[in-house]
Amino acid sequence: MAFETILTETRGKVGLITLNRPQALNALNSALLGEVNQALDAFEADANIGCIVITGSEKAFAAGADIKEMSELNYPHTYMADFFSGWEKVSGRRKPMIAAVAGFALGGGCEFAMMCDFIIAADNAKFGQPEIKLGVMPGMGGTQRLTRLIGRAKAMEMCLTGRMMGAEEAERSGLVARVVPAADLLNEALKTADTIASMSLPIAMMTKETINRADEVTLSEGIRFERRLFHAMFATADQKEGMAAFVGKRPPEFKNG
Ligand code: CO8
Repeated sequence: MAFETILTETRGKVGLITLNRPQALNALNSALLGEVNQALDAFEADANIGCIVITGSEKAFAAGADIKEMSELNYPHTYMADFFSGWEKVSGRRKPMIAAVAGFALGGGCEFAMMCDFIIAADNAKFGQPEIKLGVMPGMGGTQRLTRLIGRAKAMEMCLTGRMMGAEEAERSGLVARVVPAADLLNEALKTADTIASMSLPIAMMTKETINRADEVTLSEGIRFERRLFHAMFATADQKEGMAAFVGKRPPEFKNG
């Protein structure tokens, strides 16, 4: 599929989306949002794809929502069009999704990365929610997801001052899963995605869904949800295969069923 704002490719069982608006540091405009959702639709529909990686350039994952596009908007339009609600479709994806972040991940860029299941960061990554400097606040989930990931004190400080956080602090604070040298970022992310894609896809999807419940429900409800899906896994051939392979001292061959 030919896109104008992103590049897509398939690497084995991994779907790769590269944000590609270098002239605007991958600022997220409506066209890019539409294309990201189209690409994700295709990867989700492709039974061969077990994990998705989203990345940008070495200079910027994304420097935020497109300020030039937003500066023209008014309240009735943003409300009536439910401006940027398409990002909920991005965050609601069911297959595992990794953000591979180098350079700036600011505003909507940081929020996009946080919509993924986890972030692998290059050592030059810089995260921030600088919207307050533009007279607005995060609007793609940043106030909620950042607070859950790094806690209230740091989230308040980041959103109220607009300061950037480097990769090391981001890892220490729980915003990113791992920091790697910038030159290794894509390889490391693809390797991690490959590992995930080698598992049973339905089991990986149920695991993702269950971890995501932790943000929505009480501990006892979350544990009940986990146990019910755990029980359901015994109805899959992949559970039989995984355990038989362990007992037989051989690698499993999951069939996604
Ligand atoms: N939008 C549009 N264009 C951008 C953006 C952006 N967010 N960021 C950078 N650009 C453009 C610049 O305008 C510049 O274009 P040009 O060459 O035509 O002038 C080009 O990218 C290169 O940028 P710089 O020259 O500024 O590069 P520097 O290396 O000097 O600086 C920075 C890099 C620090 C990243 C700087 O570009 C910057 O501060 N960018 C803006 C960061 C920002 O404020 N992001 C938050 C945006 S608001 C947001 O994301 C809200 C999301 C919620 C929406 C919810 C809707 C419901």
